[in-house]
Amino acid sequence: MKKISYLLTLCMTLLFMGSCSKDDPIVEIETDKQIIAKATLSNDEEITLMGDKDLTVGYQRIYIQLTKDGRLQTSSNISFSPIMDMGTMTHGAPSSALTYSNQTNSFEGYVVFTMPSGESGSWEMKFKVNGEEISIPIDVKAAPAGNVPVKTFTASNDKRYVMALVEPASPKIGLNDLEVMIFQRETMFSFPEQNGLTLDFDPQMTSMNHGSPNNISPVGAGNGRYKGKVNFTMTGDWRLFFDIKEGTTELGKDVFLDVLF
Ligand SMILES: [Cu+2]
Repeated sequence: MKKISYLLTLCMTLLFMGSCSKDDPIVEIETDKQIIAKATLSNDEEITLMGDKDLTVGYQRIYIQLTKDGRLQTSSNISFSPIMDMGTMTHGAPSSALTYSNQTNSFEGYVVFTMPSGESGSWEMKFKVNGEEISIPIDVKAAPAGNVPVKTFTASNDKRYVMALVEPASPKIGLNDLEVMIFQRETMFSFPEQNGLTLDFDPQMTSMNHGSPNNISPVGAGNGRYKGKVNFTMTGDWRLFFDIKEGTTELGKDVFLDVLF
């Protein structure tokens, strides 16, 4: 709020002096987003990468603000790709295009990090802003112990797929929204979203050897997303099993993601 009133004062002063129009967007950083990294482009434009929390293995939403002279740039042409340098090889990760959101005053998108930063390699976000490329090193933490939010599997057709848990992001006892995304790993840098698959879903609490009733297998919702319901009847270690089919072809059997809460 302080920042906004400061900018308003500044803008009104400048307006009085005739160099500021009321249409100039002001900077309003969302307080509930966490700043991950900042960098400066050659034209002095600032790029700020934000997340809901620290970047972690699995599905992560990202938010990018571009500012110049303290003003939001909302119509820039911006894209990005996540790249992991593992020494002997580099690879990407499933990710989306960026679209501007008036809700968060930022360009929004997602990444599915498939492995953490560490001895095996380091991650960077390669941005392209109005034609200029800039790489920002980032730290990707491991998923919390007991959680497996992303899985790569080889199908019977020898194609490689990536499955990621989107929801529940904050699991609770009872019926939770369940959302997963599925990608084909076409190359190490190309992960198209997969639509038209059929998922059969069954959650099991492995340590106590029981499942739960009233689950709903996720059905396609477009853009590689599948939505259903998962019933966690108690806290603990849940293993979410999926049988994945494309028509009559079984792509994966008992592919699982783990949730511990
Ligand atoms: Cu890697």
